[in-house]
Amino acid sequence: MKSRAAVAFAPGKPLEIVEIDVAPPKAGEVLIRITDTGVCHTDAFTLSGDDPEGVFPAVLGHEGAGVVVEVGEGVTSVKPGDHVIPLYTAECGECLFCKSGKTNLCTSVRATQGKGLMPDGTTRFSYNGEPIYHYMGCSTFSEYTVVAEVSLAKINPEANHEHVCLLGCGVTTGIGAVHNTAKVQPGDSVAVFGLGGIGLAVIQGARQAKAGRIIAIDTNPDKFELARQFGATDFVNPKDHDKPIQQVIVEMTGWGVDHSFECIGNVNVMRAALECAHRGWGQSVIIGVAGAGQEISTRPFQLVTGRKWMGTAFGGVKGRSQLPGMVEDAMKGEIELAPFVTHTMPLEEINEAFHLMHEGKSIRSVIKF
Ligand code: NAD
Ligand code: AHE
Ligand code: ZN
Repeated sequence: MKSRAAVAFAPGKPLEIVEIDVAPPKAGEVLIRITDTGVCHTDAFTLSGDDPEGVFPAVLGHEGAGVVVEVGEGVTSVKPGDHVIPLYTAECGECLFCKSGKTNLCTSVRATQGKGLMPDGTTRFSYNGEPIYHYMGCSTFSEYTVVAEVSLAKINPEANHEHVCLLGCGVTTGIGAVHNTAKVQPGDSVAVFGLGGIGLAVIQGARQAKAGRIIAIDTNPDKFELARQFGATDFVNPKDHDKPIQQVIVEMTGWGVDHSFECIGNVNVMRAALECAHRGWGQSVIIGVAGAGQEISTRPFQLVTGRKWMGTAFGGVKGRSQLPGMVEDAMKGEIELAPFVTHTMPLEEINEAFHLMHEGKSIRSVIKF
């Protein structure tokens, strides 16, 4: 079938809106009509060429919601008409990782996913007879996309896709990082570096966890008002200080914070986030994605003296078993999604969504098909 899609033909180039060909779903696969998709910084990261797994040409996008159109042979968990959120972290329930009960990092389709391919090693997308690659197992920047059955969460059909698409990545990642990774407790102090969709979701999660002080840090002060609305109590712009930001946070708190979260993808800030964690027990969660060749560093003394360095993917959330419940929570107002959607636009204007992100003018732009 034909599908309108925004194709990344080459790194560093704007997406091109073209009509691609989408082949039918094979065994264990599902064809979906995407209704809404957010644009996450990770899409911009891959488009920039910094992603070691970036392959081109590709249909990017991984924060979407849609409706099942057709299922391949053997698919039993969804049927045409079901409302779904594609998952970049699959959940097969059978691999070593799923069975461990210790992680959400299912490996069932991860190897082919990282190469831009479906689990059988081929692609369902083409343009002028040439293959187009998939992205993160989702490719939500196409009106029609094919994903593995294990990469789909079935959700309440009454849910507002313009909002719940954000549970496909940003909001789930931030909230999940607080509850599943850091396990923030009532009264704990929290520092959040970077106040985009991810950092604001961390703040929302911290407020749910009844954290005490929530320190919001960003070089763009325009982000502070929304952070305040989500529950931040203190606001720090590193540009207002002539000393390292970790020192500023330690001086504000005495010994540092119980939990810090890096939501930018900057390895220098990752170090600062670790080093502002409390001596003896403070922990720092890396959420941001850093480019090829980038490495983190700190004095080992920081760890010897009790700080813990951690990371999280999709907030530790198991998509098929936990995301439907998060959609219900959003429908009850227990997870706030509307304030994240600062812009909506048709697919034809998707490059403007990237522009707004780079200018620091949006939190989430949602593309409506
Ligand atoms: P975003 O661009 O919307 O927000 C980033 C924020 O960081 C902006 O407000 C920006 O002003 C701020 N910032 C930039 N440099 C700064 C600095 N030196 N000090 C303080 N603030 C600074 O991005 P986003 O969509 O919220 O994504 C954030 C990061 O999280 C990205 O790296 C993305 O790839 C990553 N991410 C990871 C996961 C995961 O599962 N681990 C999931 C989603 C996104
Ligand atoms: N392709 C990158 C890795 C990018 C990365 O870490 N992605 C996060 C999700 S970002 C969502 O916006 C993630 O889930 N990582 C775990 C995984 O399995 O990809 C690289 O560096 O190769
Ligand atoms: Zn994302």
